[in-house]
Amino acid sequence: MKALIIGAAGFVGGYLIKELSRSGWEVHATCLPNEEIHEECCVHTLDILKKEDILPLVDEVSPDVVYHLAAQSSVALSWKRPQLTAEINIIGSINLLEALREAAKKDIRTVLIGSGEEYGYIREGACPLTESESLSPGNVYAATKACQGMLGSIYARAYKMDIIMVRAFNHSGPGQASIFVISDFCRQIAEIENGMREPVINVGNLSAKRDFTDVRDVVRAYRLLGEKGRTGCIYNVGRGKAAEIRSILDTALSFAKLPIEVKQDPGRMRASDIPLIEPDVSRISADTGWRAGISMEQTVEDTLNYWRGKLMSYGASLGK
Ligand code: A2R
Repeated sequence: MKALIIGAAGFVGGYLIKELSRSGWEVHATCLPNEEIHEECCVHTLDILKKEDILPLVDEVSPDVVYHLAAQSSVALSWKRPQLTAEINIIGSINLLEALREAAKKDIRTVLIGSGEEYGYIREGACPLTESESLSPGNVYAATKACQGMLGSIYARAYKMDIIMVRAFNHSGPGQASIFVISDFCRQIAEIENGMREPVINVGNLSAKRDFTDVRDVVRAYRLLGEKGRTGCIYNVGRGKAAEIRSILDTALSFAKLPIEVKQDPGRMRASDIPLIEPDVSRISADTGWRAGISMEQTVEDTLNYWRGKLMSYGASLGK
C-alpha cells in the first residue's frame, strides 16, 4: 500500500508515518516549505492553498490512500484568525478534494481527519455520542471541521469517490504542544522538577470529563480505516471512556519526583465547559477491530518523560 499524508509535519503526522512504515506501507508525506519531517519517508513540500500544486503531486505519487491532516488546528487561534482557519480548513480541503476528483488514479481512498469538537454543544444525555448525533459546533475551528466533513460526504456521494470522514476525540502523547491539558500538566511538572518554577501546578476545571486516547492508538486507527474502513462513512476515533481531568492530574502528580501544590487558575476556567464528552466507538470497532490499547497512565508517563528529556537537552544547550 502507498500512502500520501498531507500536512505531516505536525503532532500526528510523525506518528502516522511511523505506523504506516512499520506496517509495510510506502509513505509519502508533505509539509509546508518552512517545515521539516524527521521520520523516514519520501518528503514533498505542499501548501494546500496553492491548488495548482496538488494534482501534479497526487499524479506523481499515485497513492492508494491519502490522509488529510493539514489544518489550522488550534481552537484559540481560530477565534483570532477565523478567515485564515476557514481558508486552510475549508478551502484547502476543497482544493484537495478537487485534485483527487481529477487525479489520473481513480480509486484513491481519502481519509479526512476531523474532530470530536464538531459535536459541540451536545444535548444532555447524548453521550456516548454516535456518528449520527447532530453537530452543533461551539467554535470556529469546530465549524470548519464540520464543514470539511460535510464536503467529504458530498464529494463521496456526488462523484462516487472513496472518502472516509474521521472525528478524532482528544489525543495526546509525547511531542504534543503544551496548550493541550495532558502535555500542559506534564510540562509544568517537568519544569518544577528542573527547578524552573515554584512547586505549584496551575490547573483549570478539574471536574470536566473528556475522552483521551494515546496518539499511537489514534494513528493505528487511521491506518486501519485506510485498510478496512467503509467508503462514505464517518468514524468516531476515541477511547469510548471519558476520564475526569482531576484523575489525569492525579496520575501526572503520582509520577512527580517531589510534592506539588495544585492551584486553580481562573484564567484556565472556560465559561461554557461541557461536563461530559464521550464518543461511541462501536462503529470503528465493528468495521476494523480497533480499540484503544494504551492506558491513560502510560500516555501521561511517556509525555512527562518527553518533557523531562526536552528540558534536559534545553538545559544542556544552555550549559546548565
Ligand atoms: O500551521 P503549521 O505551520 O503548524 O502547519 C500545519 C500544517 N498546515 C498546512 N499544510 C499545508 N498547507 C497549508 N496551507 C497548511 N496550513 C497548516 O498542517 C501543521 O504542520 C499541519 C497540521 O498539524 P497540527 O496542527 O500539529 O495538527 P495535528 O495535531 O497533527 O492534527 C492532525 C489533524 C488536524 O487536521 C487536526 O485538526 C485534527 O487532526 O485533529
